[in-house]
Amino acid sequence: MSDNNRFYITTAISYPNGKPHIGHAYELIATDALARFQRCDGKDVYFLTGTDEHGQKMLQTARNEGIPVRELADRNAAEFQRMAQVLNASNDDFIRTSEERHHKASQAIWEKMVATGDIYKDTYAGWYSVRDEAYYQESETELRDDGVRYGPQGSPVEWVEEESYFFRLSAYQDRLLELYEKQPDFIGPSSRRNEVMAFVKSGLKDLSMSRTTFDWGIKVPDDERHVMYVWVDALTNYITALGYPDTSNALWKYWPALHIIGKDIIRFHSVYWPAFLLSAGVELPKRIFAHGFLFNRGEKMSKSVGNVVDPFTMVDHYGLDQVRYFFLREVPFGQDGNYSHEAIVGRINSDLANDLGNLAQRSLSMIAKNCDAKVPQCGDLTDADKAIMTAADGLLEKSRDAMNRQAIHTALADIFATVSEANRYFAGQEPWALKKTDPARMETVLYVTIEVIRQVAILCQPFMPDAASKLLDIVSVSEAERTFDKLGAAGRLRIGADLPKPQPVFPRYVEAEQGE
Ligand code: ME8
Repeated sequence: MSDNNRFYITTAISYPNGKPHIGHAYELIATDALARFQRCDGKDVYFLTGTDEHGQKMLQTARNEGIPVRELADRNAAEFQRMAQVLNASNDDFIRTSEERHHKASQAIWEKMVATGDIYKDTYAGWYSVRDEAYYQESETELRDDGVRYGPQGSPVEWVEEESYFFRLSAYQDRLLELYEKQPDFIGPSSRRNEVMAFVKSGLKDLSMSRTTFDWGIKVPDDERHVMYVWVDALTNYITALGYPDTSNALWKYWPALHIIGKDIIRFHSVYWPAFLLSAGVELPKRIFAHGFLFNRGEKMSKSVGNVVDPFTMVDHYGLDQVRYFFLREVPFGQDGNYSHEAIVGRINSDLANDLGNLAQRSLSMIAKNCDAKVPQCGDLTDADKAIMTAADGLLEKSRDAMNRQAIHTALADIFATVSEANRYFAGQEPWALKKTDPARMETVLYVTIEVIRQVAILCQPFMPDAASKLLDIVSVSEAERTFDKLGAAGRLRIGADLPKPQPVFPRYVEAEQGE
């Protein structure tokens, strides 16, 4: 398989210092949709997610709970793995940074950076945020009226002074700027690219790379008093999973990656990570795309703030594909987004139950009754038939273009615009009236309608895998005919093929009675 047919995609790895929250679920769902899309489109995909288990934040939480940190990591990593299953994520691997393979990879990349001459020992004195696991310049912090100093993301910072290994980040300033200039799509969306470029232009200081005041981390080679700064180890997960440092192993072919992350960690991914890789002589990632933050009716949620919405409860309540669809369609990927009960119910009932679900149910029920439960005959196409077929046939190109830019919401908007158009077509053609006046024409209208549904369902697979699969079952599309190369004329429904009894795919959300 040629190189450009491979597609490696990763989520950030989450801190298992608490249970997964909806922000984690959102990132995994979106990355899963991007991965599934490429698979359906014939790419050789590798998709990685996992947990980031070291560092002071984990240690502090474990102390607060009075349990060993490994127990905290094990317990919550299991919850993140369960979330991946519950969300129907199609990840090929789940990495935990406490694994042996990862210790080896992190020590190997460290040794490469040492060999390049980019790591030296000195003393660090400066501000550190445990919540962000980040060092900040004093100019980035602010002393507030409560007497506490805060970092740029609003988390408290503490003064740290200790012996530390440093990375010569300052030496990479020009090379990084050149990278952003030469490869304008290295960072997306462009607002984030501007932010990163401004940060790098303002001057890079060398980065503290190790800690001596705790030991929950990966040991620095040849100096066991030090553990690596958690971000050095965290970022390396992306290559550990492909077998680094053994670049001759079978998975290494997937590198470089598309990294999907949240906007709060763009600096680590687009400044530190490429600098480490340049130093270690590893090819740079293809692209880093930062999504926005989710707000519950406008309010920020996070574990540290203690305002968490449980993704398991949400999926139980609304249904998995309903939740996946809502977030992917509602929130422009790359921007912040809001969610609320009303907004979720609105999408479920209007887009899924009314538009797509009803169209499938109405057309297929008519076929079951009037066409002997077989794919109807298709006569000469009128302009109206051709218009809706052309719209459906054009969806692959549009959604491929959108998904290649991580514009997930745009792909779904295009697909569902065609669903709306198909509803107008169906209503306008009045097949129920044609039944008496022109049954052959009725069959053509029904054929065209379910052919559009076939294509919509194939394209919906990355976003709503189970629901799309049910839709494909009821239009009798076999497993082998569900890939994108069967879109358009290549996979048209076969006239006369048996259709199963239509089952409703998208139930309406009905509010529970008060007090229930
Ligand atoms: O940052 N809305 O872990 P994490 C959307 N371990 N996304 C959110 C979010 C929200 N409310 N809250 C968090 C870490 N995220 C590091 C990453 S990668 C080598 C190491 C996103 O558990 C966040 O932006 O704090 C990040 O991409 C992911 O969830 C994990 O966050």
